[in-house]
Amino acid sequence: MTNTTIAPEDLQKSILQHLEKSLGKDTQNATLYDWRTSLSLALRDLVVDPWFRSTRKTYEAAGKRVYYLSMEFLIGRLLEDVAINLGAEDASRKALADLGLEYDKVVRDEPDAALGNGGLGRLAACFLDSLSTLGIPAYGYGIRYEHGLFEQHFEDGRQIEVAEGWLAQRHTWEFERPEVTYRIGFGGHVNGNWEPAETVIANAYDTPILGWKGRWANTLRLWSAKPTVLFDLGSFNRGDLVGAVVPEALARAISRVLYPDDTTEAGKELRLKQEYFFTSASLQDIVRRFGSEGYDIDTLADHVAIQLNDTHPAIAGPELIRLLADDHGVEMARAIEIARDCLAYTNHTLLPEALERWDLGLFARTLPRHLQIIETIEADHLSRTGSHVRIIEDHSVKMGELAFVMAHCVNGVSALHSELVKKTVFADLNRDYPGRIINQTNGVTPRRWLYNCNAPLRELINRTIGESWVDDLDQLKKLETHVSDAGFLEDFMAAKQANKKRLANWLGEQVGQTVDPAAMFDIQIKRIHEYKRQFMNILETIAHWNEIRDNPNGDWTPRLKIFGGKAAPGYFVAKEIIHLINDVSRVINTDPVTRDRLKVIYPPNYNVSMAEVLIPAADLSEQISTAGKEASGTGNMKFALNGALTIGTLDGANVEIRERVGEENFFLFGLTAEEVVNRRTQHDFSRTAIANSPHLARVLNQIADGLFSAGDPGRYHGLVTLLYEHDYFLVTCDFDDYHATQNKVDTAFVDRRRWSEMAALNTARSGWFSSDRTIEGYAKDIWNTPSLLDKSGS
Ligand code: F58
Repeated sequence: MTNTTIAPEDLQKSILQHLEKSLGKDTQNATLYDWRTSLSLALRDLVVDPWFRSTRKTYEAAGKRVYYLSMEFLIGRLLEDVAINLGAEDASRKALADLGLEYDKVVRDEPDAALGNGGLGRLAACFLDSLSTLGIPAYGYGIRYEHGLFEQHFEDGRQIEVAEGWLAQRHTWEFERPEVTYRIGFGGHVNGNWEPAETVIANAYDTPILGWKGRWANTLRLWSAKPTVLFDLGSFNRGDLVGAVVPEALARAISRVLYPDDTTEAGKELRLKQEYFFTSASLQDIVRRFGSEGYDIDTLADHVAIQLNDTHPAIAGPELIRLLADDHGVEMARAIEIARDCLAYTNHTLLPEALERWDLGLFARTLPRHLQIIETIEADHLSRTGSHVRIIEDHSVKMGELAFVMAHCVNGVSALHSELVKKTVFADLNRDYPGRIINQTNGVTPRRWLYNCNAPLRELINRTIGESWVDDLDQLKKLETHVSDAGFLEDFMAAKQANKKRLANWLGEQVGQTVDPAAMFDIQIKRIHEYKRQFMNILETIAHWNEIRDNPNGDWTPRLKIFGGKAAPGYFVAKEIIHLINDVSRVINTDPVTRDRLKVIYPPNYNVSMAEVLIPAADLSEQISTAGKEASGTGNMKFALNGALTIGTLDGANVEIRERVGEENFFLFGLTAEEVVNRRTQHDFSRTAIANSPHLARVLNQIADGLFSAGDPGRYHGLVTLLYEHDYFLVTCDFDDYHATQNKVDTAFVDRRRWSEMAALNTARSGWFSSDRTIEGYAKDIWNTPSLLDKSGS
């Protein structure tokens, strides 16, 4: 069985039926929302069949399921995704066109499901797509946040956060499961049994996740928090109207909002409760499903592979042990063994401030039984290994150590990162458990990040090598032989140009800016963070602006610099950087001397859907983090796949991208991870670097003099001082090399033939960065879960 092909007439019939019967509207009164919802429901009907079929096959196979536990799933829109996987894109276009509607407009009406902060959450979404495409039985488990990642607005160039409301409209793709509920306890005492002081209900909502060609569908099960008692009628009748709703509000608070903090310690108690809430509900569900199949609890690990997406679900270790020992009577030592055989843990960061630790007092108050179990886990670990690494230390519970000890496998997300995990954060545990740490380099789904977002390039590739690359991305290699063909290169650049025009139009609509599609589109999109060094990018932009002004008749390559990204609301320095970029953009964009050669645009509220418009249009991808700090990056892969060249450091997966696309097709600069560590030990390294760089010194003086903050000259003294005194991320040390490399990029861009070869080779050689390859790696090295698709692909 391949594509669920549907005739446009049949689809149209179904759309009209849903409009009338599911939405209670007629064609005269239907809004864009009504049409979009009707189309979604019509397509959703077609997903149910493969979904049921996959579930039946999974039960029949009696094999192992993967459970991907993640606090975040940064999905974006689903409508287009479902349409292409069903092979129903053309039918949808036609069905709508005959109703006088434009498919692209309908698709764009869908709000992004932004249940994540950045790379970690987006990776989870790509993994769901690949698990379904590969036909590996799997569930994604997470939280159904009422409010996803905040909306970013700019007011006078400053970031303002506004609550996001994707669930204000009906979420068409999900099925509520009122019968699937679990009780989640908090606090209380342990007197033999754990008696929680407080209980909330976790209620399941299922979204089918369809794979390529509709061959397989898995489930994303998200938990919503509900009160045990819906309404306190007693208080209400006594006239206490507010008191009557307090218990409900407290319970619902648990799934109310995604934590936007991807830097330091997030909000304390609520975050801990969120983590336990979704982990416990998921594990109860897993154990219940396992039990329903009639297996002996001792064989749990033969049927269950649980992947922890970072430490946020690390409470899974003690929780699974609790369920096995306290509820199923498994002996404690055996329960630890079984849990470990089920669990594996992915680390996504080396930044010490992002490693989760819970205050012991808070932990004991919230999860007293789990604290006892963690003490047992720790004692077991210490006695077996003779290790000196403790899980409970300095009055806190260390979730990284807990996840590590309770996992049979720990992985990093790029080759460099995995080596650094072994040498730094988990050096001692790596000695205690040799071989436990492995690497699984990240990947991205080619369905969303090429097929869907880049129609011009998709069509060219299909014409050139056929369509088999969509679920076998290595096939892109076949493009290499065409790179010597001038006609192919022209077509390749024409596709890029079409995407640039689309972006130019989009920018016109969204931010009211006119841009020249012939200019080099230079893009940095990602969370705003000191280590990602948007700061260095904007400083270099100013240096470039100075150069043009110094020599206005020079032969400058026109550039459009685009920034996109949000800062954690409490991350002061990141917000200052946003303000600076916006201030600089205002000054540069209104400078008549440079206006035709340099523009800086920062569209607000970067999200998955915006990335889908930006990435295909990029000429240059900025991957400029301080070496050793970016675990992998996945945006870097999306850009290369779409034929952008990278300017980047030897960090994260940049290293592997450069190896694969060829060093001559990559603009490398900057200190290596090792050099970074050494440089920090040198006395006054940043002052020395600034003193040796006239370009940088000039830029810093301009900022400090208030050139970009007229009326408030002191605005950026803090930022500038930071570079002189605590340049932890070595912006000053890498600046000159970055600047020189940007000049090389300018020169290279002018040689259109050579540039087009380099760009096409980036696409042709990026096949390895498919998340299908990544998931195959996890399935083979960690989960031991075969595909249940027939060889014929059905
Ligand atoms: C990201 N981490 C890494 N964390 O920074 C990136 O290099 C990597 O490619 C990606 O994971 C996928 O492996 C990341 O996005 C978060 O957003 C966390 C959110 C919750 C608090 C801690 C950070």
